[in-house]
Amino acid sequence: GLVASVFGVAPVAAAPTVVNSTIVVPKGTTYDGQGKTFVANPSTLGDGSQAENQKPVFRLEAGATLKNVNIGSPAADGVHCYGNCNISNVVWEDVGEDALTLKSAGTVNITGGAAYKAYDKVFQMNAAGTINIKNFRADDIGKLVRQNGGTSFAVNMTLDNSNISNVKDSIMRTDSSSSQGKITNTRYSKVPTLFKGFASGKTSQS
Ligand code: ADA
Ligand code: CA
Ligand code: CA
Ligand code: CA
Repeated sequence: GLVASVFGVAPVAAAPTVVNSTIVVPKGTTYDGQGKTFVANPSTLGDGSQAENQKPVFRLEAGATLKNVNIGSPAADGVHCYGNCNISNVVWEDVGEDALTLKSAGTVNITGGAAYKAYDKVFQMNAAGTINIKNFRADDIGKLVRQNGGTSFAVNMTLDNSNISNVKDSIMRTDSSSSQGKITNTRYSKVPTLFKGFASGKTSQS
């Protein structure tokens, strides 16, 4: 900044914002983080380990948008979407228990952004609907999209124009014979399996 420049000191990044209680983005509104970094208070939201039932840093009500946000460490349970949500230019620097969960039926649109260091899952689909991911980067993850284990509702998953590397399990995984996966125009490195658990004819890649 100006003051740092005048005094000849290297500029330092702003300290992250510590989130003590979940930030709620009301129905139909937009939260623009303007590139700031947010971290969970581990004693109120969760430490970002693989323990279940941690709280999210952001909770989006139906039709809400989250944009220009960096989520640092610890990330607790990331972002929860209750119905349709739009996620634009959101970076998870070190995914916590998981990065984002669809909690009630809807469409999740992820555009731009990235997720790094997910011990297991990045996007967790606990309700029926669609997840569209485009222009995304993921590295050092277990799975990119996981429909909640043992569920039979339909989830439509798409991934376009993205770059995915160092995956332990798969890009998309379901236990539902009605779910679908589609991957287009995407670069991979060290990805053992693209799709796991889908019925035949329910996946495509080009
Ligand atoms: C696991 C767990 C589910 C749910 C999910 C999540 O899959 O078995 O009950 O908690 O994680 O949403 O993180
Ligand atoms: Ca979990
Ligand atoms: Ca992590
Ligand atoms: Ca979770």
